Amino acid sequence: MKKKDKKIDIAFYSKMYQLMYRSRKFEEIVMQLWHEGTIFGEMHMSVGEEAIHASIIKNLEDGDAIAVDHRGTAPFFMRGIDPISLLLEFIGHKDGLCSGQGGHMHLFSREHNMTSSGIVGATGSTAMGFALSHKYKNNKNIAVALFGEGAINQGMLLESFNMTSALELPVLFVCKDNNWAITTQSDSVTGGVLLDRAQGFGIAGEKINGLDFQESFSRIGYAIKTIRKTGKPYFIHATCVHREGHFLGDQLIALHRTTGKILGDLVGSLTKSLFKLKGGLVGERGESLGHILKIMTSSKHQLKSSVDPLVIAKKMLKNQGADVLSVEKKADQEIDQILKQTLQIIQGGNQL
Ligand SMILES: Cc1ncc(C[n+]2csc(CCOP(=O)(O)OP(=O)(O)O)c2C)c(N)n1
Ligand SMILES: [Mg+2]
Repeated sequence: MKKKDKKIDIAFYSKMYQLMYRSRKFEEIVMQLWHEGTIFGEMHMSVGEEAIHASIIKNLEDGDAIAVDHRGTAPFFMRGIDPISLLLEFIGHKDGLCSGQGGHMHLFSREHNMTSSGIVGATGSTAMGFALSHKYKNNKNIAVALFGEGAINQGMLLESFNMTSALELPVLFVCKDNNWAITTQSDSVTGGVLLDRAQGFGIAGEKINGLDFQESFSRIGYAIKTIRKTGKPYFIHATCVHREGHFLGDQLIALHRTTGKILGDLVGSLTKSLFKLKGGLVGERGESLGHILKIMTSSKHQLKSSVDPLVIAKKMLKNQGADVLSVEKKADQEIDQILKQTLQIIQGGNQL
């Protein structure tokens, strides 16, 4: 153990790492099936959000509800929903979680009180409905709303801030902030400070580093305890990155992964265009080039291992002497089995 590292509960955090690692490996299967064409259409990954999801799941109790946005794979997997039924759902198979009708963006589990939606901002109202039902039943359960920072400019999310505060409903609002809403940099279209927005509705909150599993677990744990005690909503603003970009096939991420030369050529052509006599105003061309450079720098940053929550967690655990490799080996075997069994079912037919 390095001197500067504070002693932690290795057994507990190893379990948390196991959950995050299993989820990452499961998503890697999803990516593989998508690249092969077995899963088709848009596919948004939760890769890079694992510390946030594991922290929520590890702090929840039976009966608590979660409303998830378009990045539902990790939270549904971590909550313990049958992984084969998830893969079959993504493939459009009749034995999928929602009979193959929902796909990865519209998942539902009555047993686990979980929903997901591709409608940006809708999770606030859904969680509010869950929480209203908990309040009527007086059961001390809470509801979680997961959304990106792009959703925070949606009216319905702000309406749910207002109503949960006015009706005193037990909702944990978790904003996963990667500063991107598809190709828009969210800070360029968002006024003020997000925490101030929640506080303006009378909702307590705090900003956390969503890449750090210790900080996320402890602060989200505090938020959930506070909600159970007060019955009132709480807002967590968690920073994170999306290592696969907005969705699978995100071209900027792909460019960085393939070759720096293509990227160099792209910037080269754009720079050359600045000096062409014909075309738009030079100032406008310069502005576009600046925008593209900003996008490229940001997407390059997303791929660095220093912003990977799994790398951060693993490093910390290894410094504490935890046996991370055996955790990984066991998880690899489990995930291999899930893939094998899923492929056997698909090969047996029954696709929609
Ligand atoms: C109501 C609505 N408006 C627009 C869209 C299109 N859309 C899908 S994802 C997305 C960006 C969301 O950004 P953010 O909330 O930050 O989530 P992230 O993808 O970064 O996780 C948009 C605008 C949508 N699905 N629903
Ligand atoms: Mg975002």
